[in-house]
Amino acid sequence: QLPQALQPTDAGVSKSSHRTGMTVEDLKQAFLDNLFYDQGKFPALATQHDYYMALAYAVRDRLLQRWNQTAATYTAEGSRTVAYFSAEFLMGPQLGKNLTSLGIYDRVRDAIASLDLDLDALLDEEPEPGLGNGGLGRLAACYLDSLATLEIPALGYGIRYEFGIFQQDLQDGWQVEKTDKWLRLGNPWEIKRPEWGVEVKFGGHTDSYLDQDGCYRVRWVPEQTVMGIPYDTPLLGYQTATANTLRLWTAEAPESFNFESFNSGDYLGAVYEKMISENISKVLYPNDDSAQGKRLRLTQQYFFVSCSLRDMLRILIGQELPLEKFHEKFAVQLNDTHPAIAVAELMRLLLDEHHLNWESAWSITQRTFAYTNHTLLPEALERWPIDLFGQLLPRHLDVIYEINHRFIDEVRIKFPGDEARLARLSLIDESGERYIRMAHLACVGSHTINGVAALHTELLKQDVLQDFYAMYPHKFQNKTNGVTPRRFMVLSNAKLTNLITEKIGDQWVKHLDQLQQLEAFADDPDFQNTWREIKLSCKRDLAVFIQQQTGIVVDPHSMFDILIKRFHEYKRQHLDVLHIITLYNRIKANPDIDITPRTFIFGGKAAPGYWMAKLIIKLINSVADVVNRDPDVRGRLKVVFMKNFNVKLAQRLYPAADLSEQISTAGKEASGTGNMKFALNGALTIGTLDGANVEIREQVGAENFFLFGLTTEQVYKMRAEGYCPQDYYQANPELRLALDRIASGFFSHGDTEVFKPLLDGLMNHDPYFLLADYQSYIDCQKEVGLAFKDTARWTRMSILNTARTGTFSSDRAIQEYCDDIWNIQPVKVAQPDDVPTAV
Ligand code: 9GP
Repeated sequence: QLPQALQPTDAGVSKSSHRTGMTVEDLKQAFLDNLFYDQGKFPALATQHDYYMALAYAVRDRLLQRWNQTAATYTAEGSRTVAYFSAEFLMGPQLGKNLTSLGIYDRVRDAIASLDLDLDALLDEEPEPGLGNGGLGRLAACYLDSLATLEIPALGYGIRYEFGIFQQDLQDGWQVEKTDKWLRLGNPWEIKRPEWGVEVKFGGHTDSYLDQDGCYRVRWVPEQTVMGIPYDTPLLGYQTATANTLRLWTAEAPESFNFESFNSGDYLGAVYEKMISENISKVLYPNDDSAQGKRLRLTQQYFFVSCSLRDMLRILIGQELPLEKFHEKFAVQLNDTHPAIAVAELMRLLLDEHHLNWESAWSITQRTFAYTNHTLLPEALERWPIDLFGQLLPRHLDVIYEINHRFIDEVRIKFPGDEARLARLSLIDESGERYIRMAHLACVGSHTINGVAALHTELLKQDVLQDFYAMYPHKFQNKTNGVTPRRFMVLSNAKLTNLITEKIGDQWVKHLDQLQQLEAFADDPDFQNTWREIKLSCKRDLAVFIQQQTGIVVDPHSMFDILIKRFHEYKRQHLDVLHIITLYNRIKANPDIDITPRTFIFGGKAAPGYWMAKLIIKLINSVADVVNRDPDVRGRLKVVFMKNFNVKLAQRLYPAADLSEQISTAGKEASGTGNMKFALNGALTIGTLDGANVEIREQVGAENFFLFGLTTEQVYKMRAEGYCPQDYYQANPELRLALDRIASGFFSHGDTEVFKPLLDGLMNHDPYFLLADYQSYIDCQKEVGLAFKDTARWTRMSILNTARTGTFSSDRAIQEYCDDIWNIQPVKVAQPDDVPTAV
């Protein structure tokens, strides 16, 4: 029972009416009212988007009721809270998700249908909030879903980018980027909170002074001030009353108009500051697994981190808790190094603004933060040139020097005389131009460091962070990633969800391990039949969509062989292309050859500045053009590139997949999470021993997984001993033919230049070992083709994949973070119906 002061969150608010009611009638009435009063439209004038907005607002009212209840409960209980700091949150559309969480999907469908409208069409109106690049941002979104579902008090903190990840279009097979104006028609899910705006400073210099107590202190004299304004989105757990908050910051100028400039005739100058300030949260950097030393990027990182820490201090102080309890109140997770500057900022706030001494401030800081590393690629490890850093954050530079000074002393004690180790561990890279190493700052400032899959964590310990592991072995943990079954099964694959629920009840949605019970039906012919029919029906739905989008007709009975992820050479989309060309060459050499019909589906974006990745997209489209048109192929092979891959599109693809391509070079992919979504939806994986593939294979059983390729150890060894891709080219006629066909201009209207850089790279360097893995991949694909023809065997494998992937739920991952890193317990929020209405 809440204390009296916090009871009346609903005081005076109508509860049983259509404002928050959950019957079909209530929902219909709420929808019509919102259309009229919020959208200012009546049906004859309303657009589909108006209908979407009206429905979204009707649903939001129900969310707000739970959100207020949650906030009141957390406030009353002074709950320990997880703050998930992430520069990216790839949330996906909210309407469908919220209907599922509230348990009113079918009722809303009926309410909407009774007005002769189609719920699917309204769901389709919601623009994708593309505030992330790929795996890292989507993981953050899955984790927020699990936090709310597990009833853990949590806040997601990030940036409200005005433009999210670019929209990908294709022109003549090349990627072209278009601005993502996702906020253009408004965002019904967010609430602006200007009253909680905070000031963030940049630039200037530092000086020192003696305070009244005679203490030596440092003062930062900044040059620029920006306002951070929070926008809150409620995130409701699956069929719980817990609605946590995603708090995203927008940058605004403190004064949006300078009258002095205006009066003196400088009209542009009058709005200059506004323009400069707003730039900070203007656009998401469209890079994934690569770091760019750009000033604006560092500005963004510091901006959201500073806003968030100040916000947390406001909450702490509001609850009358002393600063010394900061780490008891909050557990902060740093999602990669993007928010790592938080370590220096919290120190600065505690030292300079709250006058704690160094030891207390450092103890609080280290007990507050934990750091997740998401990459093994050296080019993705962020570092900032000292000059740039010092210009933007001069006081933080001082703080970092002092942290480093003390840390290096610690290293000296543990490893006396090991100067090389000191240089490797230092927060400052002094091997050439001087840089700040953000991963080092995160490692030193955090109590726990984790990798995102078992292999990844091992490689961090042995390789990328080996010196930190030697220094602080107790800090290292593994937390294998997970995905939310609510979005990637319940919402996107209703047919399979219903079948599973019929068989094993509905508890699996929150306890995904229960999928194991499906094993009992893996050989049951009736169940197998239904399983197959459902997969076929999902493939039919996708085939219709593919035709609408691309004009390409695909056969739902063919194997849907899907590779969807960001484009990167290490992810080796071009290895898949070599397989397609090999099959094509075989057909050309022997038109009657028996080949398992396949539809190859690709999707994914390339970073706009990553030229090689864009060339691989062009190659796929060029090969598609030739293969899809060639009458000799007679529909046995189809190649489809689905443009603008995003969460929305992903939800159509996973349910329809037969084969999931997870073919990165071993030792390169930290985890992967698409691999989990596919397996959960009953797709079989062809993959290397990389990232979480290793654990997926362990779970589903080696006999239900198509393994190929070099191991990480073999890759390291070959690299050390000298690898010569030419040897593979010379020795393998099929490989040679495939590469020669590309080189000859066969897929490029006779142009022999266009793919030359790609081919030269493969023949001379091949840093990702495509040629070395080619034959093993081709052989494995042959097995896949044969297995697919044996429908009973394939279906059994498919069922077992779903049945055995329960451990890859984000609920399991979050529970591990709660137990092993955050030390946090759930807090029960009463369902609205259980709360007495205040009169
Ligand atoms: O590349 C990793 C991917 O393997 C992993 O699944 C994902 C979530 O942990 O993070 C990706 N990393 C990045 O996007 C940036 O380092």
